[in-house]
Amino acid sequence: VLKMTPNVVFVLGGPGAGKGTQCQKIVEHFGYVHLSAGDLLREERSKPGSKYGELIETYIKEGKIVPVEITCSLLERAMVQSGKQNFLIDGFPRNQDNLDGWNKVMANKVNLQFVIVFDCPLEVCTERCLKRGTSSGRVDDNVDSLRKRINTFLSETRPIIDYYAKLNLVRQIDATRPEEEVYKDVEHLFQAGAG
Ligand code: UP5
Ligand code: MG
Repeated sequence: VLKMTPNVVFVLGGPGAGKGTQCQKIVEHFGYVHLSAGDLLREERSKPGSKYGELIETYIKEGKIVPVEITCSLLERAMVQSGKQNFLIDGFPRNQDNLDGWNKVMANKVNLQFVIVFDCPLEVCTERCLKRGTSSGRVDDNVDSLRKRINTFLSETRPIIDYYAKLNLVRQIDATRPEEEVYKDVEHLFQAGAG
């Protein structure tokens, strides 16, 4: 069970926009716990005897979004186990199913501070992931999966960003620039304690 009301920042943006990279820097400077939904799913997939291993593998390769019951319970478990108070939730919620599941189970247990959106042209995103794919070992860092990940981002995740924008929770950051420059804007956000 979560004791005090945790603070949550959602981190969204296209595949390879730099969510994980920037989250690491936020962890170093502001002491948040970084929970990447994708990393949690990959970890669950690799557990021997995992009920969901095959399902997760297929969804990730196809760039489809895993049913929220699985992702949300992994996130909640990681939050509780950390014993910490401030969380960056990276790569979630990315579709209506994710949003509904989160709103039903978690939204009233946390304080959502804001939603960072890393803006990056999809060609740049693709290039970054393909480059990483030469050494990442990720099953989805290839041209075929990337096309699907991008379609999913456009058709399913964009509407979620719009939803949070209407609630005035979106903080948009230009992620095309070098890492350190992007981070300067990120840092300002956290210094301002927006939300
Ligand atoms: N890089 C980073 N910043 C750079 C910069 N400013 N300039 C130049 N290069 C930069 O960065 C990607 C690459 O770019 C790295 O090589 C980095 O060095 C370089 P990274 O920080 O890893 O970007 P990130 O946005 O985290 O990219 P990632 O590939 O992790 O994004 P995705 O959203 O595609 O992947 P995720 O792991 O979140 O999800 C994978 C899959 O899991 C999804 O497609 C889906 O199938 C599944 N999933 C769900 O089903 N549900 C969920 O809730 C979450 C995931
Ligand atoms: Mg990532």
